[in-house]
Amino acid sequence: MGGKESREIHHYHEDKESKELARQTQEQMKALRGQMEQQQRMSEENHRKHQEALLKLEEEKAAELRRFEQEQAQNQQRHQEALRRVEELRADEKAAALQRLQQEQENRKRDEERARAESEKQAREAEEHLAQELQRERDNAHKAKLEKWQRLKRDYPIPDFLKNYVNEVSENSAADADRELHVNVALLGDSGTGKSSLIKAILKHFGVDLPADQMPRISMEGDGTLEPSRFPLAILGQVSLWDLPGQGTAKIPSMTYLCNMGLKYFDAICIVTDGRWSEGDDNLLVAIHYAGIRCFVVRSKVDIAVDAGVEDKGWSQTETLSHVHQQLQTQTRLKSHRIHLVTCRERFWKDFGSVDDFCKHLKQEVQASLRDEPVEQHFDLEPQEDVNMDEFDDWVMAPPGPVGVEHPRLDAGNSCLKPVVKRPREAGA
Ligand SMILES: Nc1nc2c(ncn2[C@@H]2O[C@H](COP(=O)(O)OP(=O)(O)OP(=O)(O)O)[C@@H](O)[C@H]2O)c(=O)[nH]1
Ligand SMILES: [Mg+2]
Repeated sequence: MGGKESREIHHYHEDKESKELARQTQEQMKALRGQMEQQQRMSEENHRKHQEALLKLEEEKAAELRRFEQEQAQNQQRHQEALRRVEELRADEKAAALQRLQQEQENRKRDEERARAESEKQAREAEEHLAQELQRERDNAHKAKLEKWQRLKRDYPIPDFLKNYVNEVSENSAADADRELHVNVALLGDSGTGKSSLIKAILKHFGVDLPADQMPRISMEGDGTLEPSRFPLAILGQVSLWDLPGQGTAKIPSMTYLCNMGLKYFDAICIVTDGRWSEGDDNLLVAIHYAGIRCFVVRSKVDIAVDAGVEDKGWSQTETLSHVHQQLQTQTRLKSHRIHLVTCRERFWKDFGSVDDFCKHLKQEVQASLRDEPVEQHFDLEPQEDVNMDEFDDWVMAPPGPVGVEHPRLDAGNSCLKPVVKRPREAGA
């Protein structure tokens, strides 16, 4: 055995060892690879498991979310349902309340209609009753008026000049109420006091323009008005101004004046005095008052009074006019506004005596007469209570007896408030 063989043996052993080592290394490598693959597999397995777990979790989450959403949807649905039910309930309640309200309203309306119908019925009945009462009252009043009228006509014939102008009371009350009324205003007073002149001024005031020959006749030296003359004064309808002849002349004696002039048939009377308040004036005033006729007094010719005041007393115009007014008020006892101081001389009107106020008063009296208003108390003092008005009225207005037979007179003096009570009228008188 040489070195070559030992080297060979040595190589052989080395080779065997290295082969063994390589085999071992390979085995180790293989085992390592197996381990690594194992680990890789395990890691993959873990990863897969993890992924699966994640997926499962995701799915569970998604399922949970779905469930949650489902629940929410259900809840919402339930909520909506509950709301709907509440709404329905409310709507039902509302409908029921509305129905109740409507029912109540209908009931109330029905009750109101019933009450209204009832009250209308009652009002109708009351109206009918009132109308019947009024008609009855009207009929009674008309009956009384007719009787009074017939008695008046029987006892005091209407003077011829007045016949077409007095308000005849007709038998039929409706026709009577419908007819156009006449209003007659008379101007009375002593002869020459200025009645015709005053009428002329009144006509002018109201714009009535007549031809000269149809104007009131102004008297000159005693040739005054002898016949009653009528002057239509269209201020409100059928108004007539009557220019009556003055009393106290031989042709027109005071005693028969009242009756002849048909005093009772006038609606308003104006007594014209030119300063001397005569017994005739006083008689007229009392008679007019007790006949219940509207009346005023005109003091005419105040221009002469003013002149006399200056000349005789040294009074101013105002002093004289005030004195004249006061004097006449004392004499007549009339309320102040029923006395008018006028002059027919137009040139004085800018200072005093214009007929304007009198015309205004006249118009008011005409209106009051057309409205059938009661005649107001004319005097400042009440008449005596123990005076029997009917009797007084009777004798003041009685037709005069034959000449020489005592005619009923008023009390002596100028008092228009103290009529003497008449002795009873003889039968048939
Ligand atoms: N100064 C003055 N004179 C007047 C006034 N009014 C009338 N007169 C005059 O008095 C006179 C009589 O006037 P009338 O109007 O005719 O009197 P009367 O009352 O109608 O007379 P009889 O119809 O006769 O009753 C006439 O001369 C008029 O000029 C007046 O205001 N002043
Ligand atoms: Mg005259």
